[in-house]
Amino acid sequence: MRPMNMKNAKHKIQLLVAPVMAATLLLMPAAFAAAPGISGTSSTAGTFHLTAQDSYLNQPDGEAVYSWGYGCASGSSPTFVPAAAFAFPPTCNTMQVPGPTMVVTEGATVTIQLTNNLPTAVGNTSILFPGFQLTSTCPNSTANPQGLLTCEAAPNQTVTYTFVASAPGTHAYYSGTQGDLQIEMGLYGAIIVLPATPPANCANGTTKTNLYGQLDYGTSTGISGFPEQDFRLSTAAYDHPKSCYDREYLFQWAEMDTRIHRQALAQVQAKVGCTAGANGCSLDVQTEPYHPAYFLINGRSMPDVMDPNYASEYPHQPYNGNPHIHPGEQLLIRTIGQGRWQHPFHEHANHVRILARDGNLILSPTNPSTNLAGTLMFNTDTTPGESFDGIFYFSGRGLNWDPYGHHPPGTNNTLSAPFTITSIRETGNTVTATVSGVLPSVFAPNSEVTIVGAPKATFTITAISESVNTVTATVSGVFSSLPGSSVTIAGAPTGYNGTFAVASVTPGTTTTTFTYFDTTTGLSPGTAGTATTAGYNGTFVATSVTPGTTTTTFTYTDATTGLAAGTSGTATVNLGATPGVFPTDSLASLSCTPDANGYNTGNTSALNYYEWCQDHNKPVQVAPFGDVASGGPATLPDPNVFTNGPWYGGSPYLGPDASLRGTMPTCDTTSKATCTTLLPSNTQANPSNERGWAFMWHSHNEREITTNNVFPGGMLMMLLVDSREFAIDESL
Ligand SMILES: [Cu+2]
Repeated sequence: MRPMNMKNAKHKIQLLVAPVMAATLLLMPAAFAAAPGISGTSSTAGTFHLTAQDSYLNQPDGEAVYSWGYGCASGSSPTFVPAAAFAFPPTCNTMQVPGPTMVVTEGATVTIQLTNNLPTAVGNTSILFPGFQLTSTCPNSTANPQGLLTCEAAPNQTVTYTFVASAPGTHAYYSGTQGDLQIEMGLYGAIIVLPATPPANCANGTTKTNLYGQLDYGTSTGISGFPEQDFRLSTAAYDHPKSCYDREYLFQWAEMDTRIHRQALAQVQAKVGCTAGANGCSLDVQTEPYHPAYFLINGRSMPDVMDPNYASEYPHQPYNGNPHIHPGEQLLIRTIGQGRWQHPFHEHANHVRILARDGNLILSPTNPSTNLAGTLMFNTDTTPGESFDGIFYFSGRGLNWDPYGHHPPGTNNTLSAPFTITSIRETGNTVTATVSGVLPSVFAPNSEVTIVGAPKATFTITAISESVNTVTATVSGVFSSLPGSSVTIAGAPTGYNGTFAVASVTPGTTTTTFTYFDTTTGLSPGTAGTATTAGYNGTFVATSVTPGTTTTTFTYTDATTGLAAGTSGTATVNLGATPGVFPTDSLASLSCTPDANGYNTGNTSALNYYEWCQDHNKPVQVAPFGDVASGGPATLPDPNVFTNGPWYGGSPYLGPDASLRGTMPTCDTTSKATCTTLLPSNTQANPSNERGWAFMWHSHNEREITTNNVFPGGMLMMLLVDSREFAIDESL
């Protein structure tokens, strides 16, 4: 994957989950998707100035494959859609594969000028617009001869096509000239027609969608990116109230046989300077037998396809494929089979409801105004020349465990109100804290108390170094922060600084060594800087409690020494927990009230909006994993199988604190927050700052999930389901 993504990946790194492919270890970048395109020139919507040219396409094995593609004519100043801001500025090269996605509105007159800038020996070219009735006629001149299927542009000539975008939907366009060669070489693209009047319910009222994008979870989570940008081209795919959607992604599937491309290149080079139409100024490329080596989604092979839209290293392959959704969202899949072969597109995590084929909405025969009749499909084949639109969602329904939290109901979810700390200090490993107010009478030795906002501890770094993505730092002073807790590095050599999750801690007698994972490589060792750890903060067990008339003083033991006295923070007492059994987990107390379909839809701002309530609070597994108390349906992999770092496992839970709920470090004798005694089978395979679900979306033909026979590659991408606590930024 490309290093440039990794800085952005900090909150967004995603994982393969065990149900996907336990043996497939892939590093996932933070490149999201959308269905970007152009809506016309800046002066006229629906008018497009295209070229057909040759260039080279990048492949992840390093190959640059000679290809032909449509692009935007120089100086045509296209208008890019959607209007949302992209991380990489939108571009429309003079040659790209697929060609520019043309986005128009139902009823609009569409005018496309195509200039043939292919090498002269290629001869004529053209575009077919299947599903639309051309209103333009062919001059049938030397410049624009009538071809077998449509009007063509001779070399260096321009042809104009006009039609009315009569109905909404996703459509293909591709060369109508010598299709076995020209389409293979890359001359294809997509036209998206948006409904003229999207149904009102998609933008208003009770079925209004894209709620996530409009809600500001940043306020509650502290994670930036909210409200999310809206990357939709419309609010509905069709003029039908059942076609609303939250996110849309366009996938164009095609394959390449490089033997054909090499022949074309050799012949084009041999005939440079030939006269158009003259004897011998043509190609004779053998397009059979057909043995494709590259299998492409949107012109890219995996893993390139998951890099950002418009990423600068793919100047001729601007569109990516990397869908992300929140649970419950309606994902509009726009798919076109652009190659010669049919590809079995399989969307893991749920079936796909087919909305339409070739832009034809599939309506209920008995109640067409309110009901659709598309089938629910496990595998959505991409048929050459055919498009389909489908709706996909993932709610976690039927997992048989609760993806949001797994504490049994009624335990560990009764907390006191926070009490203000007026004094906190440490002697050796004993902390003494005083709070304003008399704590509840149940607060006693062995109760859990959670300290937040108290002073942190800053240690001096005496050594810091990096091995690939693992940083090892040694500091003066002793602490025993738990894996997963945060440490902030400042003042160290450039590259080391930032806030990270501790991966391991080795306390010595006067120093502490700890490790964390970062996304940079090649950092030099250093000896400067500070490391700030949680300090007094965390969840502890009270060892003594002394109530006063207006204050309460209590003590607890921690592993850190050298903390300065302070007067800030709050203390919250866990009133319901059995000491030593359950860590505090705020998500464990989320309520789930089923609607008529069993989903939690009453509160649209709840983090577990659209959770399927039948599984609410069902644990994953009884033992020896995690902190669950009774039997569960799933067994998670042993962490020892994840030998390549923390991004290769999966989480059975959604959300940034899923590690607290699913993967526990060993409990020590003094602090028991986020720990388990059930070692060694606790799984710490994911980074602590995100837990999501990742599912393969891929060709079910195993040959096609390779790049030149090397796996993984080819027609493979990942669907990422993110908790609502994570902002989805499709601009990346
Ligand atoms: Cu599959």
